[in-house]
Amino acid sequence: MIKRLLIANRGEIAVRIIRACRELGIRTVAVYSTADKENLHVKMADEAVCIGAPPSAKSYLNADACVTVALGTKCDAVHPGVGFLSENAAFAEKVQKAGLIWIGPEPETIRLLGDKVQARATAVAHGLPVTPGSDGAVSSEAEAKKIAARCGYPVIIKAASGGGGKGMRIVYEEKDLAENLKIASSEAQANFADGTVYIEKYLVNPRHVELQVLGDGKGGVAVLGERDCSTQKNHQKLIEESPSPGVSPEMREKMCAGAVSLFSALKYRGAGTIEFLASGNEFFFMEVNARVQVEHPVSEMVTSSDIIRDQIGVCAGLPMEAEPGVHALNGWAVEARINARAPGKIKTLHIPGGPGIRFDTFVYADYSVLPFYDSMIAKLIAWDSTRERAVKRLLRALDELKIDGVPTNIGEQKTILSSPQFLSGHFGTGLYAELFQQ
Ligand code: MV4
Repeated sequence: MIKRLLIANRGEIAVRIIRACRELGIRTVAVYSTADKENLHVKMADEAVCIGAPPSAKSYLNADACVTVALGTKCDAVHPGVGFLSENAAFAEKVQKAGLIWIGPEPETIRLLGDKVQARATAVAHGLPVTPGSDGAVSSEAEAKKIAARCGYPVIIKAASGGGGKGMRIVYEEKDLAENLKIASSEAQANFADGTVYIEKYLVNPRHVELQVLGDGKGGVAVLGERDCSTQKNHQKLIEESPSPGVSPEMREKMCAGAVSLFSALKYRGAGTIEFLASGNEFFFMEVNARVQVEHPVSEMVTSSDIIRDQIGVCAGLPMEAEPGVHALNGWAVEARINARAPGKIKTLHIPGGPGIRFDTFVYADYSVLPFYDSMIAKLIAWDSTRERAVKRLLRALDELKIDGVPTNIGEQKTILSSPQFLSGHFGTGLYAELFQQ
């Protein structure tokens, strides 16, 4: 078993990992940037070591510094959290080569899934539907024209090494294809050091649906339901819920069967997510995230599981807590991400409570929100027996939540959650733009 674990992250996810470690009897080592001395994860961890200057590139993205600190503090494991180095195969390899346990899937699995062209081909091999498009990289203008004509416009050009909406180009007519192909490829080269692009038919206003998966590393796979993450602003998720109001039992069964087949064949270890776009009764594989995700609490609440504790346990060689197979979902959970709109000092913080409420954060009264990192300062999650009740409960809790000193998106979250579109359950990735005309 792991005795001491280094957390190569900050914020609410680092706090969440510390909580799981406490329950597992694992001591924790936090790393932090010079700006983050007052971060809650630094105060909560058993030990904390400063690893560099505030910009992520000089601290939380410094793979060598994290490994050096892990060895220097006698850790036997490294948890990468979300973002930062969490899907960096080279970092996973460094951790393992240093003799440390990596809390995640094998580096080769991260590498395979990180290449969207390879991931798509792997998904197809396991019977998952993909959007019509190129079967691999598209290199010439002539080839692009042929594929786009076959799919029908609009089409979307994506970077093979991209993800999260970066470097995508939507093309509505053939006359714009050549130019966008060039731009997409050079942007991909500049951002991901890989100019490889591919083409898919563009779906208008789809739902973003993803499945929470846990693998035992030997082919045993548990699917802890889906999450709907359609409510987002410029590719930043705002609201996540489980189950998804747009997924029928038939669609869920097909999605889950494909996910079990894919993750089982990969002998996937730990927590992962498989993302789909859904439209009507159809769904299409998008990508796999080889890490735990920010929105994992909604899945924990409808499956009565502890995803982080299970993820760490499985990677430490313990038997998986979650039963292999597709889990039934109990009730409904909705999460609202609370973002700061500007840096500043939090003066007052009133935390909501009561039945079915969970509040995950790393901030407190007197904490100064920094300009260097993600703007998310908290996640408010509500659970209840039905969607209608869970949304009402979340709105009630948002009314209780008081944050003074920094501007936040609490008002905007209330507007979305009480909109007829959101309440109806019939909405797609275009909801935010529809509500705020931007
Ligand atoms: C798409 C799409 C429509 N059609 N692919 C954006 C992030 C990346 N993971 C995939 N994305 C999209 N891919 C096809 N073929 C629309 C999006 C998309 C989107 C997806 C999920 C959540 C929000 C989104 C917002 C805009 C576009």
